[in-house]
Amino acid sequence: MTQPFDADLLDALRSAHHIAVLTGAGVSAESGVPTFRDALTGLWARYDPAQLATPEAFERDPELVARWYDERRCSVARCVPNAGHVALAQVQRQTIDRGGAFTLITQNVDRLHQAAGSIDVIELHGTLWVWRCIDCDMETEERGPAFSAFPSHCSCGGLKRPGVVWFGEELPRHALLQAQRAATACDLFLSIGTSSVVYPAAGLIDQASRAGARVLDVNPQETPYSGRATWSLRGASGEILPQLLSAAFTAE
Ligand code: BV8
Ligand code: ZN
Repeated sequence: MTQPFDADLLDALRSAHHIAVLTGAGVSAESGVPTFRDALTGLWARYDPAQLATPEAFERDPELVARWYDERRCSVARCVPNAGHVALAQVQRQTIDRGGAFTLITQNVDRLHQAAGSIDVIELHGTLWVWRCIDCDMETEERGPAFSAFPSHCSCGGLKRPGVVWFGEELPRHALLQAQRAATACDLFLSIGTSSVVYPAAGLIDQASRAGARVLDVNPQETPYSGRATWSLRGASGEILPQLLSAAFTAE
């Protein structure tokens, strides 16, 4: 069942000069990637993710934290992009083809946007696929099977940590700057599948709307920003985004 979308929203998708998108864990939920707060099903039910996703946790128990991240890496390896990821890659192509600008900013660490064909993705919180030595900073792309040792060691002997941004850690400066520039420059901001409670990423939504952009919020639940969005669509991004795309771009 396709839902009737607001004509102004469809027009904005077709004609915006610059579309900026912020995605959260919700956009990967239909690919089978647990959202951040659900990332604790099963084995991890007894841990608080915000307690595991910190430098202090790794310092205190590098084996536990390395295991948690490697388990997530190996389970994401079995996931594929869903129709929501694919729709966002298509909107990016349509927008660029008509001479518009398009910036995809993600909080997700699974790289499913890239697997769906999105390009120039801004990763605010790093990625599970890159691990970094805490001694010599050497980064390695890890696409193989589960590590044999936890934590795994660099050739220099140092411990390898996941290449994600932990709570209390600064976001990659260049990525954050690019994201803030896009939030200020865009005339249409799509906030997709994020609980909008983690900063500074969540601050981009307000930054865009204060700079005059119209905001679309897509989420099965209300978020702290839903009330201020120009349009708020309650539902799963894997269903809503393809419907929105065909309503906006399928010739009448
Ligand atoms: C920092 C990587 C400072 C690791 C993550 C104000 C300003 C600055 C900082 C703060 C601030 N206030 C508080 C802070 C501290 C903190 C913070 O924000 N805390 C929160 C909890 C209050 N921020 C930080 O620590 C950041 N660092 O600011 O450093 C600094 C400055 C200078 C020098 C030194 C330090 C770092 C934050 C990054 C943390 N890392 N991820 C990992 O993945 O393990 S964040 C992690 O949580 C995820 O990556 C994700 O980004 C975030 C959760 O957000 P969501 O993506 O929204 O996921 P969530 O599960 O919450 O929600 C899912 C949503 O999807 C829900 O709304 C659900 O309804 C919806 N959904 C479900 N199904 C679907 C769906 N939507 C659509 N379709 C569906 N099918
Ligand atoms: Zn090293």
